[in-house]
Amino acid sequence: MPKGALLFQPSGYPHEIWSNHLRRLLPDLDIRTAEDGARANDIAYCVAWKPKPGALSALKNLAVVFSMGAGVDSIVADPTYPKHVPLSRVVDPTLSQGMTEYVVLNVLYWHRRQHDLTALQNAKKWRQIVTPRAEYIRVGILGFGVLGQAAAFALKPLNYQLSGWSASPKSVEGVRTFHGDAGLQAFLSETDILVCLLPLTPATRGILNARTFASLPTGACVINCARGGHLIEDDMVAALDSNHLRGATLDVFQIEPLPEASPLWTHPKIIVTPHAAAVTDPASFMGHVVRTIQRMDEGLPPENLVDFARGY
Ligand code: NDP
Ligand code: OXD
Repeated sequence: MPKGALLFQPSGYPHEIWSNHLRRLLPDLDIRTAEDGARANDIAYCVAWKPKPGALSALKNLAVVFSMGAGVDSIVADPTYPKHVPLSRVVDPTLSQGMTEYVVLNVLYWHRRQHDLTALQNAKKWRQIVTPRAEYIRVGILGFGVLGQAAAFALKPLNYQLSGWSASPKSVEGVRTFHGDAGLQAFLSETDILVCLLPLTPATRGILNARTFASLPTGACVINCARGGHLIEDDMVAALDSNHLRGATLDVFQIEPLPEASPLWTHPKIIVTPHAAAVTDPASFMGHVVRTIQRMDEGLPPENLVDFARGY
């Protein structure tokens, strides 16, 4: 039996699609929304996406918070988050699949110079661009966790030279691994296409900056599908305008939705997508929520827990 009610706390998300899956899986569960019970003391479970600061600390009998995203930066950044309440994030094969598709698409896009080919088509110019085979292209993944490793696994059969950078040491067959601040320069200096899949924490905020770009070889491309807070936008524009970087794909931004006035929308070397690299699948996510509630009923801890000391 669930220990109490479940509150949906997603800001900017229609919750019906999500709650309908939950109702089907656990018909007895009392499901509330922010409008009809945010402060109730009988709320034991909360499903959250970018909750307003203070919203979770107001729930005095919470047993667990489920982040609707793999990234928990907006929740962890709330200084009032009640840290004794476990925070469970999304680790889901459907999310990994979505991110893998996005990374493979964009690695191939920049490697095969599709940006330049499209420009040639628009100008009605017939000109072959011959690109090196994948075995000569070095793809470096900043953030070599669940999503970074899934992307590497999919890129491997295409023969790219792969490397990954993480906080702790890793050993993954067919991938050169680097870790910590000491490993960053060597990692960057051997990366032609940089993919950012880091969590946003105080240590990684602003990591895509002028210094990082200068450490990449001339002509490198950058794909940021992690968080907008990783990127210093002006530094990227400067590195593209000076031709040090060849191109960039950006899925995430400091301000979302990206304001109409942002120069990123129209920059000739930037591809913009609307935080759509990988979207949590409602049915799969709710399966995880229900399994966790059942686990907790049996006295077992929730899975995929965030470590508040690390911030991810
Ligand atoms: P994981 O926690 O599984 O992986 C994070 C990786 O980053 C780990 O390898 C970790 O190292 C590394 N890392 C963290 N901090 C540092 C640091 N200071 N220095 C070096 N390495 C560091 O996260 P996921 O792979 O599941 O997700 C990554 C991010 O992707 C999410 O946080 C989210 O922001 C973003 N995301 C974006 C989506 C989109 O649609 N655009 C969709 C889903 C997620 P270690 O392994 O040693 O801990
Ligand atoms: C996530 C996201 O973190 O959608 O899952 O960005």
